[in-house]
Amino acid sequence: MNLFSQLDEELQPTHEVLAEGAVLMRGRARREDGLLLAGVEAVARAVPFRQMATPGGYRMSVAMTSCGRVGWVSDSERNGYAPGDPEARRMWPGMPEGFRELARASAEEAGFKGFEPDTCLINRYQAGAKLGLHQDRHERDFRQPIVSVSLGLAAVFLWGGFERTEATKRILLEHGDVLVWGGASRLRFHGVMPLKPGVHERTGVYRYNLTFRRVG
Ligand code: MD3
Ligand code: FE
Repeated sequence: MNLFSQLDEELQPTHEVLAEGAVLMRGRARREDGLLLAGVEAVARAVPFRQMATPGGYRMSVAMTSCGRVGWVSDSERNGYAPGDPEARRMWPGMPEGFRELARASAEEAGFKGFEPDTCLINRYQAGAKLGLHQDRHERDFRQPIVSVSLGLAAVFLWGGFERTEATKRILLEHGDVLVWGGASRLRFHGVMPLKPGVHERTGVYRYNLTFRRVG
């Protein structure tokens, strides 16, 4: 092993197995952050971020938009995947350059070969925004993983078990971190603690989270 390959090894992002099917890749998306944030901006120009209502009658503190074949829609009547945003009266834009490939490659590195996402949900957090414990179970095939990419301000992520009442673990998710959730971990309960106020050099007062999914 020469000096360069040794350095190369040390620069590899750490791939940490949190549980069966759950792999944390710290910093995995950091070198692509410019491309990803440009993509987020382009998507938001087409369909702006908005805080959707929930079927329970609340307004989410997290603002959302989506890209791809379908995206997430929630209002007081229903929630689920739809081909466009009814409020913006627009179809979701296609996935920006680099999105699909990052998701595919990250999934493969975590052991999920052949992942082809058909949507990317984009969550935007500002100070105080949070996401309550939930499962992601609106997708058809739970054998397909979800790939999550965090950008900007750090947040405390909560990951639980398979029932809402089970104890949760806390993980700090920072700029560029990629998490892959599949296999036995696909239906774990998870959430995000209220974002602490701050300013990030790349995203300002925001945290963004991209989740790549195969819905249909
Ligand atoms: C664990 N987003 O959009 S990403 C969501 O940071 C969502 O915005 C959070 O939960 C965020 O639905 C967390 C990490 C994540 C995503 C999907 C999962 C963790 C998961 C699915 C199953 C288990
Ligand atoms: Fe989720």
